Amino acid sequence: MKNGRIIKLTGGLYTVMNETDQSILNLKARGLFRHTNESPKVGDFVTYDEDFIMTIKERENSLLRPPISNVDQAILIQSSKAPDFQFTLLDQFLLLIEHEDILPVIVINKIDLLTEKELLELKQAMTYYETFYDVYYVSAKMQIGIDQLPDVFRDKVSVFAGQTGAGKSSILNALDASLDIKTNEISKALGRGKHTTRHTELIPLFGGLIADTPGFSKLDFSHINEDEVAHCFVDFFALSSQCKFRECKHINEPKCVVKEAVSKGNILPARYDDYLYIMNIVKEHKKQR
Ligand SMILES: Nc1nc2c(ncn2[C@@H]2O[C@H](COP(=O)(O)OP(=O)(O)OP(=O)(O)O)[C@@H](O)[C@H]2O)c(=O)[nH]1
Ligand SMILES: [Mg+2]
Ligand SMILES: [Zn+2]
Repeated sequence: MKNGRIIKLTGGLYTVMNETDQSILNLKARGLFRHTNESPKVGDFVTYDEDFIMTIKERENSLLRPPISNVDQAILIQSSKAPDFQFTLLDQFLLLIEHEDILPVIVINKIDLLTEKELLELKQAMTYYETFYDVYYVSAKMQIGIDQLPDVFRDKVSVFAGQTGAGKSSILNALDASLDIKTNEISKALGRGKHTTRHTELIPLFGGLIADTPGFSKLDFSHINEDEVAHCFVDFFALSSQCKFRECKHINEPKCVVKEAVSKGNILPARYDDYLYIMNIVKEHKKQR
């Protein structure tokens, strides 16, 4: 039996890279695996023989969407324009990543489409997030700020996540032109669907691996409960030990430090609105169960 890592999944075939000699094999999986009750996914460490993936080693972490496991960090890529920057989407992504105990890094792309004034305003609005996350401003098209990224990715396993069209594949191309990954316009010309990148693939770069992933337009919170939402808003969680109630959800409870911080302007009101919005979605899910 050999040891390796799944680096790609296309059309039911897994591409496995051998742990010792980096040789590549395309293999099938033996149905569902008892251990995880799931099929293997990109990022999994596996044992395999000539034809099949035999076992999946225990995962350190695992994301539902994009489907990947064992990553060190998730790079949330959002465009500043086309599609427009959305704080709500940012808060939703951050929650999903935090829920899996993965470190989020924020990359804002397409800054070439903003006027100087608009860029300044966006940076201003983002200063709140910069107190607890790293934020980078780039333009894949104009090669602005791209030179900061290799140090972010060095020796780490990173997954790119973000809305379709945000420029995930374009940033990879900007980092290494030889990758020549397909981006939006080309596939439009071919008349293919909305999402340009069709599969998740780990690409060796800067001593680590980076996963390009298909973008998605709808986020899923069905696996998350209300307590988890409260814990995964890290800025709220940091304050929550001072709330009167131990399991305070920061909604209707009296003497809630989070609500106080919102009214004092120490927490962004819009972020609190996003929190309430997600809490509502999660509550509705619970009712339907
Ligand atoms: N103006 C401008 N356009 C960009 C920039 N980066 C990417 N684009 C354009 O945005 C479109 C989408 O880019 P992609 O890299 O395909 O986006 P993606 O996030 O990989 O999309 P999916 O694979 O569908 O998830 C393309 O037409 C790119 O040329 C940028 O920095 N500035
Ligand atoms: Mg893409
Ligand atoms: Zn509270």
